Formats: sequence, structure tokens, C-alpha cells
Amino acid sequence: MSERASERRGRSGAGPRVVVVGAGIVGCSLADELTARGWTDVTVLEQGPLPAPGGSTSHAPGLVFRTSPSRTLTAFARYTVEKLTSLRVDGVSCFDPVGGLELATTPERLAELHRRAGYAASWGVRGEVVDAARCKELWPLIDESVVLGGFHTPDDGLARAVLAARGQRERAESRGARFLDRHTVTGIEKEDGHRGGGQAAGVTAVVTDRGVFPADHVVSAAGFWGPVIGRMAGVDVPLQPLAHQYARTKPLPCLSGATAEASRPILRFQDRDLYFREHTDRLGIGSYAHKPLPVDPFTLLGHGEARANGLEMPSSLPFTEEDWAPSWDDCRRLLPALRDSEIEEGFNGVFSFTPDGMPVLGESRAVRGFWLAEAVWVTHSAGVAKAVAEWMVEGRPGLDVHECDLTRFEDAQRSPAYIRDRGSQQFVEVYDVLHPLQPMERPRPLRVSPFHARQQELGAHFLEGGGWERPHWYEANAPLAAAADVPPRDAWSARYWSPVAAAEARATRERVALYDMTPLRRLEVTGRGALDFLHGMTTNNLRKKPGAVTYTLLLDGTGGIRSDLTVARLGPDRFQVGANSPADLDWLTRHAPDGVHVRDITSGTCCVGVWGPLARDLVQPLTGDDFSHEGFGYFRARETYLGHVPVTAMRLSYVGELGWELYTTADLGLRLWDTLWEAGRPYGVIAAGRSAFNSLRLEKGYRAWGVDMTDEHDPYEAGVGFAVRLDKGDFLGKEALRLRGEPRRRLTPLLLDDPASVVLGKEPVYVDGVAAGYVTSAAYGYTLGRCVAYAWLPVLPVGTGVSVEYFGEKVGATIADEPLFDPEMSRIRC
Ligand code: FAD
Ligand code: THG
Repeated sequence: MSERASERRGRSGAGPRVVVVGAGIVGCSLADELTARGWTDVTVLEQGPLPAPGGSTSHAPGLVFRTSPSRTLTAFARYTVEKLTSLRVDGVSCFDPVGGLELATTPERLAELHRRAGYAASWGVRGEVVDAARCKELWPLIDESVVLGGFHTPDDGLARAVLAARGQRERAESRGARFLDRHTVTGIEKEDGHRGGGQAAGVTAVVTDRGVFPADHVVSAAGFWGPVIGRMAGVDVPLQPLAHQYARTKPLPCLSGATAEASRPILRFQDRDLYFREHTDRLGIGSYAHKPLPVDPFTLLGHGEARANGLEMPSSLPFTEEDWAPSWDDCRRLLPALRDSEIEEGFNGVFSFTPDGMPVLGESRAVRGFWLAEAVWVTHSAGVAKAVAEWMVEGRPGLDVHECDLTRFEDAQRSPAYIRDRGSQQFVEVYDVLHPLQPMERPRPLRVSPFHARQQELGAHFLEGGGWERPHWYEANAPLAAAADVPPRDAWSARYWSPVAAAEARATRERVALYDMTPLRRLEVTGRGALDFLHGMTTNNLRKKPGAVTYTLLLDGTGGIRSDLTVARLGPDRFQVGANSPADLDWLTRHAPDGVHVRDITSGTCCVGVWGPLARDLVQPLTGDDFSHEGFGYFRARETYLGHVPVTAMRLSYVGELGWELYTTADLGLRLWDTLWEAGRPYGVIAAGRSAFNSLRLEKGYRAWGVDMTDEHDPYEAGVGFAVRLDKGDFLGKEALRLRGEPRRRLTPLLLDDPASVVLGKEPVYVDGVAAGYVTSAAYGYTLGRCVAYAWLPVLPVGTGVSVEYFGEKVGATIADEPLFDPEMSRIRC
């Protein structure tokens, strides 16, 4: 039996035996990054013939636009450009920096381009919004009368994908990697049975039509064949292959005489779902305008069969003219020169779409040593390969990849139906203007809390998160809103928002409100050794008597914050953990020793937060237990009954008011809600939604993991150092924390100067006119009468004036002292 994944070590100096499936851009780049880190026992198995084996890479036109709302994707793309720029094959650079230009033909798109310019500034990409005349200068073929403006990024450009794959392959080979083409992987072998302590079986070998290759690690870099390779290992790979049309025109007279492959920026016309690049004297055109064309990876032809059937490659399906026709009209409207031309050749090229549009990376929870590096664009390929190589060799990627972590999908997000529907929808939305709060439309409703019927009766306005229906505000509270004094908003920030949220926030501060906290992830940790385990995994002191609740952090080995948790000790060997992403379950399960069990109990249970100065008046009459401050202290937990309902009550509050989180099983949820509602009538209880919740938590300065802080940050710079007890004995990450120096950046609270201004998150922050950081979360603080924004910034004194860029406008803000609300904690500890 081979060792646990985390113990899989090198045999010689060459590192462990790694088998990579697929020699597309991702497999080649990964082999390069692994061998560069000293893992040189790397075998890449490829079914097709090198150097263009027939996957998506073989015909990718290679446009690299780096800017994305995702900081992680932008970082991946930046690295790809850096790496390919310096990679030369036969004297040719693998990157052609022709620049990028995105066009707006509608006011909505122009506003979106300003937001994209904001992301670019936040994530360190050079770019500016330009007028139509400048667009025409950059791209003389366009009809500038249809264009309102553009976003120009001079350092974007074209990746020479096949060349880059070859260059990285050859470098890996020079360090000892082998690439075996015409080897079709047909099976993945695993250890027999399961190990104890939650440890899963590990991989042992990869089977091909030409022999078996022993392996300590297997990486599936099989592109859209990922689900096929995954099934061989017993792992679901949540991606849907879809065809996407790409065509080339005949030679254009206006480009005749061109010698360079391309000289003008790569061009996007998102309003019509199109993009363009030059191929010397022709144009290449890609379209996302057609209906989704899903492809079943299990029935796709292999390379030889595809050839025999007249296809150039398995990933290149016949061009469907009828899907192309409307786009061709759009092309000719934008580029009048095309009116005299026609399409010379085209194909329906296949690549991967995931339910949320992000790659799927990381090691499987079920099969140790089985890794995925799937659903990756050429744009992000080198960045992804670097991160995965770091993850494998050093135990963690060098940047925050939680948005790409394969563990991010909930059970309800892994059905084939969900993956097909969501993948197709991602294709449709690829260039759409999407609001950060915009929920998916289908499949909904998917997960509902037991209170759903009551929420509907109260006119809940639901958004979606993690598959859950989540009320953002309740129309039933509209009469209260009339009295709320809130400034009007611009159209963008007014979407998925209502002044009713202000009334709900005020009612929480003045009276009492019920919040549906069911989606809050709950883990149960049990067994002898559970205390030692949790104590050693987290930063705060957990050696307290049953009944204690502790706010604590999960760190990785470098001292980065993997999560922030509340740990309630309900019995000597029984804990309830309030967690964040599904990765927390994975992390704790991986580390749990024999005899300690970690279980996600979220789905079978529910939670109501009862918060506000009258919360005690509401709850006390429902129980014979003493809920006074003396009888039930702050950060204490108790199992008791409220009316007929057995509950676990925890006295804490993410909104900064007196109150309790009340947990029960799903079957009793409705009864719990009704009991609290009845008891609350005399106190004017309301139901309140996440819009108010988010405002209240930011006033109180409570961080949201994954948004405000990630594993790129240590507790001190993130402002949660109070949860670290360096005097408590060993815990994961402690040594690394000691070595970290004084923070050079800080998660910094800002108050916008103008009471009528709002920002939403991810905007760049300028100090002395220079982009110095970015906003993480922001919300209007209804109690403070100002918008609160948290931002990563260099360490600066309280009172410093900065500006936040919102739609191209600079909005004044001032660094504030936190917590902004109730610094004496008098509202909570009472
Ligand atoms: P692939 O290149 O598909 O490589 C996977 C490899 O695995 C294949 O070579 C395959 O043969 C091999 N394999 C599969 N199963 C087995 C098996 N059982 N045994 C052995 N080997 C196996 N991205 C951009 O960034 N910019 C663009 O402009 C762009 N334009 C595109 C245009 C089109 C028309 C298409 C189709 C895609 C485009 N993409 C673009 C997306 C991009 O091409 C892909 O996301 C990327 O190439 C995927 O690389 P990969 O290495 O993951 O997969
Ligand atoms: N409830 C429960 N668990 C959770 C959350 C929750 N786990 C995940 C996430 N939310 C954790 N985040 C926080 C953030 C702040 C607080 C609680 C959970 C909090 N902090 C107080 C403070 O900072 O003043 C108290 C800290 C202390 O006394 O140590 O209340 O919402 N169950």
C-alpha cells in the first residue's frame, strides 16, 4: 500500500512518480512547472499525436484578455503572459503583445467597460477606457459610428498556444519528463479499500492501451475529456463540454500586403457575443452568439476515429452554417470591409464550461493523489499550472485559489443535470453584463430552508448562494421603509437592493429581527481526541468546559487564513463548528486522526438568528432556562427547548446585537420559526434579509472569509490577530506566524465621505493618486449614515484621505478606526 497523499514522497531525488493525462497546453505547462520544482519523474500520456494532439489547444486562436472580476483568474493570466513572453521556440516568442480592445455599442456596456477598467486597476493590469475615435485608430476596420467607446489594454495579446505547449514540453523533457503520445488512458488503479480516520484510497497506477504506468500522483489535464478520466478514478468532474464556433474569412483586400501574423489588438464585441483577431490578411472570428451546443465527452471520437470520419481532430466538429448566419450580419455591421467578403472555413470547436465558469483544480477528496487541472483557458494555463505544481510540491498554491478549488461544489451542485444546465448557461452568459449579486435563474429553487413557506408569505426577495434560496429583504417590511431615510442610488447599485433593507437594519438595531442562517455551514466533530484535534488545528484556546463557544482560525502551514470558525463545545467529545466553504470540511477531514469524525450537518439542520435589543424579551418566555446575561453569557452555548422545539442556542451575533443563533433539525424548523414569530409579535419582530445583514456586519467590522480575507493573508494583517493564542502550545501554522514580520498591508476600514455614495466591492483604491489596493466588501451602513468599505491597503494612519474609483469616477473616502459601531460592545455584552 502506498503512503497517504500528504506523505507521498520522492523515491530518489526525482520526486514522486507523477503521471499527467493530456498534453494540451495545461499538461505541457504543468510538466514544465513540476520539473522546474525538482519533481522530474513526470510522465505525460497523450492519446493523440504530438505536437498538436487534437484537443482544444490544437486549434485555439489564443486570445489573451487578462482582466476579469476574479482576482485569481487575472493573476493566472498575468503569469501566462509573463511566461509566454519570455518563452522562445525556434526564435519565435510564444506571446504576441498586440494589445486588447473591448468595444461598447450600448451605454450599459460602456458602463461595464468602466467597471472592467476598475478590475484591471485593482488587479494590476494596465488599461484605459477610450473614445470611439481612439477605437477607430486602434482598429481602422471598425465602423466607429456604432461604437460608444472601448477598453484598451496594451499588454494583452495573442498566445501561440501550440508553440507554447511545445516549448514547455521540450523544457520539461530536458529536465527528465517523458511525453508519450498515442497512448490512450483507459483506467486509473487505486489502493484496495479505505483507510481509517477518514482517509481515502490513493491512486497507484494509470492504465493505457500500451501498458501500465505506476504513479504516486495522477493529474487529469484532459481538457473536456475530464469527466471520462474522472470516471475511471470514481471522481465526478463538474464540467460540460460545449461547441463554440470559430471561422476565418477569405483574404481581405484591405489587409493585403500584411506580413505580420497580427498587428492590431485582439478585439471583443461583447454586445453581439463576438471576438476577432487577425490571421495575416484574414480575420478570425469567434462567436458565443449561437445556442449552446453541448457535447457528450463519453461519445466523442478518439483521434484515429475522428480522422477516419473526416474530422480534422476530435475537438473540431463540423461547422453549422445556420448557427453562424446571424453573427455574420453582426460582423459586417461592425466591420464594413467584411460586406464584400465571405467565410472561407469554420468549425465548431469544443471546450469546457463549469457551473460557475471557473476552472476545477485540486486533489480529490475521495481519491488521494488524483488531481484535476481542468476547464482552463489558454489565457490562464501557465498560471494554473504554476499553482497546481506549487500545491503538489509545496502543499499549497502560491495564491488564493478557493474559487477554483474542486471541493467548492455542494452535493446538490454535482448532479449531471446541474452540470449540464449550468455549463450551458455559462456559455450563454460568457460576455453578458452580470451584476455581482445577480443570481442564477435555473435550476431554482434548489435548496430551501424549512422557513421557505413563511418567507414567501412575507414577500421575500430571494437571491441564490451555494444553491440556497436566500432572502435579501422582505416586501412585508415595505411600510417600515417609508420612514427610513436613505439616499437614492445609481441604477447599478440599486439593482438587487431595496430601501426596505435600511428599515430591516434599523429594526434590528432598535427592536428584534429573525434572520435565516440555515445556509451557514455546520460541521459536527466528535470522538475521543476531538478536542486535541481541533485545538491543534486552530489558533485560539479551545480547552474550555462544555458550553463554551470560541472564535478561532484555521491556518495553513504558512500562517495563511484558510477559514474563520466558531467552535462550540457541546460535550466533552462533541463540537459544533460554524464554518465557511466546503473546503473546511475537506481540510478537517484530511487531517482528522483515527477515531475523530467530521460530518457536515448543514442540510439536515437549520438555524434562525434572533438579534436585537429585545431578543432576550422575545426568547426568555419560551423557556424555563435562564437566558439572562448572568445565566447565559456571551459566546456560550446550551442545548435546551424553546416551546416544543429542542434547540442548540449559541449566544453570538454576526450583526453586533444581543441575541442567539438557534439551531434545530430540519423537521422542526417551521415550528421553531412560528414559535419565535408568535413570541415576537408584542415586540414588533420582523424577518430581515441578507442585505441588512451584510450592512450590519460591516458596521461591526466582522470579516467574511473568502471575500475580505483568504489564505494569502495572515491574521495580523487581516485584523483577526485577537483570535491567535501563541502561548497555547502547538497548532498548525504557528511556527510560520512567528516568522512573519510586521504587516506591510492591512485590511482597512474606509468610510466614504459623501453620505450619498456607495461602492460594491472590488473597486481600486487610490492613495496620492496611485492605485494602492482594492475594496473587498462594501455596504451602506444605515446606522452610520455612510457607506462602509473594507480594503487591502498599505498601512496608513486613521484619518488618511483616499479615493475609490467607481465607474471611472473618484469617490472620496477616509480611513476609519474600527470597530465603527459599538466599540464598547455594550450592545452585545448586556
Ligand atoms: P486540451 O488541449 O483539450 O488537452 C487535453 C488533452 O488530453 C488532449 O490533447 C487529449 O487528446 C488528451 N486526452 C484526453 N483523453 C485522453 C485519454 N483518455 N488518454 C490520453 N490523452 C487524453 N482559450 C483562450 O484562452 N483564448 C482563446 O482565444 C480561446 N479560443 C478558443 C476557441 C475555440 C474554438 C476553442 C474550442 C477553444 C478556445 N479556447 C480559448 C479555450 C482553450 O482552447 C482551452 O480551454 C484550452 O486549450 C484547454 O487546454 P487543455 O490542455 O486543458 O485541454
Ligand atoms: N456564526 C457561527 N459560525 C460562523 C459564523 C457565524 N462561522 C463562520 C463565520 N460566521 C465566522 N465569522 C465570525 C466573525 C465574527 C464573529 C463570529 C463569527 C464574532 N466576533 C466577535 C468579535 O470579533 O468581537 C467575538 C470574538 C471573540 O469574542 O472572540 O462574533 O456567523 N456560529
